[in-house]
Amino acid sequence: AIALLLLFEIQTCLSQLQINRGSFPKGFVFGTASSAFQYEGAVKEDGRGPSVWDTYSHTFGRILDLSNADVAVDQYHRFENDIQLMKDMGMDAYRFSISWTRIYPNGAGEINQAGIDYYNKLINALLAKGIQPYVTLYHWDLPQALEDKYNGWLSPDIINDFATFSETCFQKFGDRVKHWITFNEPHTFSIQGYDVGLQAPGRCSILLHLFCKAGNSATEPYIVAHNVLRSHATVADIYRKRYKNAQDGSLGIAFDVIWYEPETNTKEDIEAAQRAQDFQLGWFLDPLMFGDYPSSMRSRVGSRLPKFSQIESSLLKGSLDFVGINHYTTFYARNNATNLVGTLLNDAIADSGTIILPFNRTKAIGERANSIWLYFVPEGMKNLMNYIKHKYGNPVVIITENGMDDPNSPFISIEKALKDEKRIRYYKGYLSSLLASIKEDGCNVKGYFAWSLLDNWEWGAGFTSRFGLYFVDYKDNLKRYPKQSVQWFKNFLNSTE
Ligand code: PSG
Repeated sequence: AIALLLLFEIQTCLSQLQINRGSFPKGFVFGTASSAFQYEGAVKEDGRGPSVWDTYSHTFGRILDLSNADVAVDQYHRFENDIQLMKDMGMDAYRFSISWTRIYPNGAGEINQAGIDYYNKLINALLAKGIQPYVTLYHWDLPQALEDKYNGWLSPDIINDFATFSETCFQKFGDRVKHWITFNEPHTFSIQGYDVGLQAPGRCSILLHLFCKAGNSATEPYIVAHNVLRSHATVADIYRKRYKNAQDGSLGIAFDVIWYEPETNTKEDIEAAQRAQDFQLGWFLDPLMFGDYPSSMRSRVGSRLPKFSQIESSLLKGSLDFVGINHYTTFYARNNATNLVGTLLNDAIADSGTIILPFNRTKAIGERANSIWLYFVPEGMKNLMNYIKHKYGNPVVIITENGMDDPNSPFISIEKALKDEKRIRYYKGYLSSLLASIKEDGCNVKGYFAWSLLDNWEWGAGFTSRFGLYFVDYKDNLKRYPKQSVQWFKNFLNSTE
């Protein structure tokens, strides 16, 4: 009897270390995330028009493995099967994006009914399995026609076209979609697309236009971000005035946020970490919460930073029901005293006066994944949640992406690739840290989405990176196989004690 009692004691002890769905507040939402261009394929089917990412990925030398996303993981034809995979794990929700050019092949003008039909089928299939759709309106696939017509996000003309596209989505899908995300990671596409030119539309001026034919790395990122913010505010206003109440839904936006740890305890590095955050999250969230850019940006960027009118500023303020956070990693921040490289490149990245790196002078900040920017620092999640709580008044937060990638090694067996203990370790760590921020610190987090359900097409890295819970066999008809992390999530989601 004593032995049994002891066993029981040990088990309860262990179960307290083991977090699961039951450790999170009631109603907390778990899901997986994806985007249209990385998943759908079928780029020429049913009237879809080309996006800037079709153009960019078909430009020789832009994608690491010279691949494109013409087929991707073919979710366009396999969504019913993929939804079953989510269901098998016990997921509550699915975050996906709508391809603008399936709805408006030329960005504006005539609606393409086949595109509406596809998303209706997808949404209905999700709901039939009890999975809630969380829909991103813009996950980087700008209609090529609008890039050609007026340079896309560089022109204020985009505001009207994006608003029309968004309103069409509210009209057609808003009876069933209760969570909208206007933009995915405007910081990423402003910098990657217009400062360093490593993403569509591939504009930059650094290194004497060696890599990009056109662009201005010192001004364009700020213009793009400005038009994105004005577009968001316009769409949020339309949603609130005409749809929100009748459809009983909510609207937010998703930001890429690295947590920055000062490299040393000096005043210089502590201030540098704050500036780095101003130039990343603050660039977008300050205007949405307070009506203007952070003062550190105003003083450092000067006349290159566009201004909001009074009307714009009040339209921006409070124009979101939740803050979506894509969080993967933590970097060190160091004050950039000399700024030699910045002076040489003359670009937006240099403006923050910081050097941000995943290692200091002696060591890496954590265990590395496949992507060169992705290191495991689970405490970063808790730190970031607390930062948002204090700086922005504890808004509702949804973790819209979190995850890690393995390399696509052509020589290892599928069997071996399915043994992803490293991914399980990552998710355990980050979910525990998130839980602590909720339980110990009262951070207002309502949902969590893992990136990603399946291995998929990873932008500039093509198929070299595998972020999936399910393995996709690119050599055999894109078959899906559960990695061990699928079983881990199954256990996590199906136990409450
Ligand atoms: C997000 C965060 C960083 C770099 C890239 C992204 N970071 O911290 O340096 S992109 C983001 C995107 C999704 C990608 C996924 C993985 O929204 O489409 O596939 O993360 O890179």
